Amino acid sequence: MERRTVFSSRSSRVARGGLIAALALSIAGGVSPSGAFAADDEPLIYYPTFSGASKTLERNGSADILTSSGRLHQRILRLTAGGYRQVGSAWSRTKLDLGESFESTFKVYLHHFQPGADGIAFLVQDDGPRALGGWGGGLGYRGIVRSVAVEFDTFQNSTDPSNNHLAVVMGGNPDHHSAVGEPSIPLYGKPFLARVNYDADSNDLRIYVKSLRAGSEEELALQTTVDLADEVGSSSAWVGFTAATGNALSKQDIYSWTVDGSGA
Ligand SMILES: [Ca+2]
Repeated sequence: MERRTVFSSRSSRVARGGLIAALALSIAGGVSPSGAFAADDEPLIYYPTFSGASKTLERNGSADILTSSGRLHQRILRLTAGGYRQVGSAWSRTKLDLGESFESTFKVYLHHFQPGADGIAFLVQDDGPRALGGWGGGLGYRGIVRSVAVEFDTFQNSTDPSNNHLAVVMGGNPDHHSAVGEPSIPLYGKPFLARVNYDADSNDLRIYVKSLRAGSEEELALQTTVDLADEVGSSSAWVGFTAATGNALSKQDIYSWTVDGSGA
């Protein structure tokens, strides 16, 4: 695959330059470059906007790539368009190695109606590129059995703590939360940035959120321990998003998406 070629040619270049780099680093005071993803690595998945994404992103149900009409005039991924009982999903054709650490960031805007529903989920799953789950409180992932979901839920169902929560959910069952977090920022009505960080050695999973308002600080909204490969039942996973509406609805948009990690 093209990206892997890029990776390995970079690696060998790094290896050739290793001695000089090591010398330079020791002079610089021993700063270790051995993070899971060094700064010069290409992201595995990279959509600064969704321009051109129709070739590389599998879309199901109501998910569509279109030009936003707001102030930020750009190509976006719209998971639900504001109709009743809509379900959408989008998966990168580049699969992710769950045996390695990764980090994903994405910009989200859930908006347009009051009250808004139902929210979106970031998933790693091994059901395939056509995976699409149930509507409403199912958030588009209910029934995607071989999955771990991080949901951003804007509508309080009977098993939910509030209409503004995050949860980690195993096995496509949104009625059971493995871990829950309630951020201080609103998930609905204002755009926000999310960052999902997974450490494959410690199985530490952290989800951060940050308002896009000037001066806002990122907050740790949820932290838990989960062996993603074990829960999904595979070391390689499809990665992407689901969303749904029910009898309450919203437009649910992703403006940008990056995954730093290893391909599978
Ligand atoms: Ca809900």
